[in-house]
Amino acid sequence: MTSFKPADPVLVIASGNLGKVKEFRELLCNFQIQVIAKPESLEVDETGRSFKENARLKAISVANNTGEWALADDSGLSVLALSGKPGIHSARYADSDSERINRLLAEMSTCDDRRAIFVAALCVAAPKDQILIEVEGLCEGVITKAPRGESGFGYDPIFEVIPTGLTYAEMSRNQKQELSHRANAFRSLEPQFRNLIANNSDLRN
Ligand code: ITT
Repeated sequence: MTSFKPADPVLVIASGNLGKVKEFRELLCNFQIQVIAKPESLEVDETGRSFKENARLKAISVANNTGEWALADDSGLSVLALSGKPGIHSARYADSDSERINRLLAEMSTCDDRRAIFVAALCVAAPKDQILIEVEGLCEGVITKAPRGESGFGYDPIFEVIPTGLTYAEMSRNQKQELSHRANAFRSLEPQFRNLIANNSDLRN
């Protein structure tokens, strides 16, 4: 992992989800930047109508409030048999990861078609409402009948990536970081982010 110096540019991860923050720290480990978590007290209302709109709201709010560049992720599961639900409401579906999983399994108890897509919209913003990068990534899979695996967070134990036969929670960290919706989104973001850093050694401008 790259060790950073105090002079390195700062990127704030605009998320209160520790699972996401951990994955971003790993994905960003080859960049010579200081990756920091957003202040806990800074909550953003997710009033958007799409993953993209919500990622934008979170990135702009955190960039404006901290005075630093911010990277936000809005993500969720779209289940075909549930007409795309829970979608952008994936976090609000229930109060805890295990209750969210139980609710989804209960709603799908009679569904033979288990196909689902995990979506991640990422946005990098700078202070004063500047959107710098917006990308989206997907991962296709199926919702299992019961949770499997211990790793990761959120819906990981019930999302199986078809060709692997494994849920996200059964994968090694490296495997999830290769295949996931967030990894696919990050692959699109990476070259643009590299260019931005090369042209802005102080990310606040
Ligand atoms: P922030 O908005 O603060 O980033 P959040 O958890 O509220 O945190 P979202 O609004 O994007 O994030 O909701 C996404 C939901 O989908 C939430 O319940 C996550 O735990 C879940 N989720 C997102 N990515 C996931 C992943 O890689 N594996 C499992 N669950 C994931």
